[in-house]
Amino acid sequence: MDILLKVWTFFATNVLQQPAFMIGLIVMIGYILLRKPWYDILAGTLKAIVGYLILMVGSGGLVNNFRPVLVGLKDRFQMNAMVIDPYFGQNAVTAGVEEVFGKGFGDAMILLFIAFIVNILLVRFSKYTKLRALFTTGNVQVQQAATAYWLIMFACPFLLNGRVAMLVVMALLLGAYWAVGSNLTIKPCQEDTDGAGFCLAHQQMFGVALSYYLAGKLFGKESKKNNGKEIRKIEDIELPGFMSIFNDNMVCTSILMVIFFGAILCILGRDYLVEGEFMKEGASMFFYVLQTCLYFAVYLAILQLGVRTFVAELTASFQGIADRILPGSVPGVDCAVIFGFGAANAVTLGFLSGFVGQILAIVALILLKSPVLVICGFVPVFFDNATIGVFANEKGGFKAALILPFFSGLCQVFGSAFIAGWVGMAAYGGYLGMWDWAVIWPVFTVVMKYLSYIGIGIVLVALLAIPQIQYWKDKKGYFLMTEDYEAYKEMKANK
Ligand code: ASC
Repeated sequence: MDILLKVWTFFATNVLQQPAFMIGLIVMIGYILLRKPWYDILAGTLKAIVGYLILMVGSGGLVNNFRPVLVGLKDRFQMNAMVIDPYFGQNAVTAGVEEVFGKGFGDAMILLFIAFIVNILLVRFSKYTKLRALFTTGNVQVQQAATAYWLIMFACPFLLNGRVAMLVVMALLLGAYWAVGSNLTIKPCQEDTDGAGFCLAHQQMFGVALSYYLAGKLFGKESKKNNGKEIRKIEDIELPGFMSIFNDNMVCTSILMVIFFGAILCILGRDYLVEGEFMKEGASMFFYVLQTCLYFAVYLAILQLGVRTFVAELTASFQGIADRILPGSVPGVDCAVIFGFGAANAVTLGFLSGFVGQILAIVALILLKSPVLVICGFVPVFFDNATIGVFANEKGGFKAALILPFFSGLCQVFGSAFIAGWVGMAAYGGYLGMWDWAVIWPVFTVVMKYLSYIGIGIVLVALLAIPQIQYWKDKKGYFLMTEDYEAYKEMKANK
């Protein structure tokens, strides 16, 4: 048993939690199952790993460059606020879980293991469960396991006595959330990428599904106001005169970021930046601000290169897994992958309107004298809202891409302030803050807290009912959408 745990822990830390290697492993297994020659397997696996690593250089660069800027606002104004950001959330769990519940987070690896198996089994039996998506982004799974650990212990203190019961409940809830959430993003992803064959396995899956649905119903062809007319997407807008430079994504992102982050950097001020060792003593403030802000466009470009490098390999190889082991399934990947598809400017605009939503929500918290104050974290405000922006633009056009991320920003702040204050995580300085964890998980927590075992049952049944409803609404297209997208499109066109 000990040996098995050691092997698993090694695998979990080095492969499962490192999505680049996890995707590499999946591509390798896929190509082996397709009986490709060894050199094709090697080449494909390498391209998948390198592509994913490039993607992580892009997203890591964005996070490391811009998180300190936002968090800096808290120090600069000496606010006693918690940061909504996955890394701050994870630190809060590590710092507080022992003190609050008298229980360490030692079983995290076992929890991940069982939850991952639950996800695989749910997809293996897709005939009954109607679930088609495999979660592969281990870095966010760890953050989610940590947060779920706290929320579930808070909601179900009666589980604290039994280690096994607790692990089973948590693994079932998490495994079902992963499978159901990523499954919900299959249709948006297939439509947005013209059948690239992946879905999202991240932290705003319900947010994406809801926004996509609302974009269609309120702004898109399905909206009554629009009467089936074509929608105007961001990429369809031809700006006149000098404004036409904004049609170029790199120019648009650069200008907007210099204005936005430039303003924040100026508010932080030279003294703060030098003291915090962001900027060298005696350096030019103007060029420091310019360079820092332009890095936004740089990392976005890197990120898109990474996506282009690995997605084709993943799609081609996954056929092997979908044919032999997990019929009709698709891999779930990082939300940033969608930035390589659709309108590039939707990324920037979604982010900015989400930012405005978050700032307004924070001002409201201050005015309402909320006991919990929140400061924006870069990861939720950028990755959630940019992702929602891309999907909203695809389904509902530019209006949807501006309005839906704005509401998402409000939800992130109000939802996080409520849940983190209630369960006591705010006192430890952070909360995960991503859309699903600011909206969906608080609902789960309330239901479980007030209905105990029945609550756990209700949450599980409600989750598992979602794919059934999706299936009943489109029996013919549901599996065809992942198995043969061209045939699916033809079928829809004939309707
Ligand atoms: C997260 C997280 C990150 C980013 C990254 C986006 O939730 O922890 O580092 O989003 O996965 O590409």
